[in-house]
Amino acid sequence: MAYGGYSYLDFRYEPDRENDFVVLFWAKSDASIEQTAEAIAAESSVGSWTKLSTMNDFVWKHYRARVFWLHKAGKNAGFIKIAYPIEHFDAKNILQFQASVLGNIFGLKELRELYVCDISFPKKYQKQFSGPKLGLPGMRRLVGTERDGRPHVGTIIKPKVGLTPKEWAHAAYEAYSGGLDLVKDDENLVDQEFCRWKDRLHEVVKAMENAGKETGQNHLYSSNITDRYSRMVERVDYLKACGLQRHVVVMLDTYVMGTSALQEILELTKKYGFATHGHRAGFAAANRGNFGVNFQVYEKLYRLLGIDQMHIGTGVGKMEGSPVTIKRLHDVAELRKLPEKFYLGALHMEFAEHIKPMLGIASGGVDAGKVDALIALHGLNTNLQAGAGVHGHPGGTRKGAMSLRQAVDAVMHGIPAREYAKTHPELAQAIAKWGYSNPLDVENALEHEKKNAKKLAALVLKKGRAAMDSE
Ligand code: CAP
Ligand code: MG
Repeated sequence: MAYGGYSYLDFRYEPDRENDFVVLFWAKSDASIEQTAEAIAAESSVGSWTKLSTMNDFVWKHYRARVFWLHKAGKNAGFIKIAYPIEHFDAKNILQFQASVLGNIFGLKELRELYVCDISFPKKYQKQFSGPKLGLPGMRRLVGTERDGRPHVGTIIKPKVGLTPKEWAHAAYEAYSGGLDLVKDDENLVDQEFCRWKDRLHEVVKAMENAGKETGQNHLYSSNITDRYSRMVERVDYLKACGLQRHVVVMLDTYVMGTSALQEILELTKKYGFATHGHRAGFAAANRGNFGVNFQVYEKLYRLLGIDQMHIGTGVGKMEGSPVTIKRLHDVAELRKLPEKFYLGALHMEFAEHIKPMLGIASGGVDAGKVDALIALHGLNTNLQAGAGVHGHPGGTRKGAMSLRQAVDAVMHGIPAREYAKTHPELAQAIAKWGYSNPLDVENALEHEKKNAKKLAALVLKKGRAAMDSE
């Protein structure tokens, strides 16, 4: 078996965790899975479709990819693990990495499916990154929850776009006064005519100062600066000139802005001492179909680059992702050692010691009645966010905010939300309108995963990617 005259299969090879990148692929093709593995390894490393007069032993030995594991699952389909030596990559250039491993291979015409399940980044590669400057502990310091360790609660002002700065800031004030820590822009609101970025910023700062006098706490505003690079720099400079480090979190649509701009902006926010909020709008365009990249790959890069708090889905709300899948994303945000979980397409990886955890954000279709279930999945280290689940409350924004905060307070008192609702009418109204999600369903799903890990892995190996617990 060979591709372009060379064979990349090396089943005796054992990857070196300090120096090798390991990538887990799922592929389905018109060719045999062995042939497909050869093609992927060649096209993503040193080879091409035919033998090269310029190939030499040194290149072959030091820079080629190695297919060290392959498992057939169905006709012309299967899982493939490929190791890439660190020397293959431009050590300080993520884009070169993306162009190699997440690049041309997706266009090979014999492929019917190609999905990058996970990538394990070696320790040596991680040395170039400084990770989050604040991360989970820093976000807790900003909000003042280091001691009690309660979940943070926030809202996205809705409607997504269209409100004037004053209308927007009024909703923010209601949300803060109702007990929320954070208010944020939606992913598609930046600097439109009807709500200029600076005008909104100053109105919200006033609103949060006024609310702070009532609540006695430090509130936060995640301000969406996503734009072409030069405009983002102008905005970060402006925030610095205003000295808003304790109140404004720099929000970035991480996926659509691209890795390069993200890396540069994070350098700046770290230098100036701003926390950052990562929104992943758009990632699903390359995550849900037959060709794609699992979000955990980007999430790992975002953590290495230094996002402080990051959207990771809910497991129980309106966006895709089963509880088990989202729990893995929570682990990627928070843990240092990530266990291999084959049934989720997840590889073993260790973050370097200096890379702090991020705070995971559970957002998308959230309301107070889902808080118990969300905590069962995400634990207390989470930022729970509800947009429509606050502004769609029958009593309006303030009461919606109160309902969400009450649900979190109930958790901290160890009282189920439905019980707490008996003495908290705002929470009761939210549950009456949207229902109650039973945390037992989440607990059972997580328990099932723990108890049946081997069986689940065997099932995925037999049936392929379609058997993965994903939606
Ligand atoms: C949530 C949200 C967030 C999603 C993104 C929205 O609003 O503002 O952008 O959470 O998804 O626009 O849908 P609601 P994810 O609370 O009104 O649903 O966190 O999965 O990336
Ligand atoms: Mg949104």
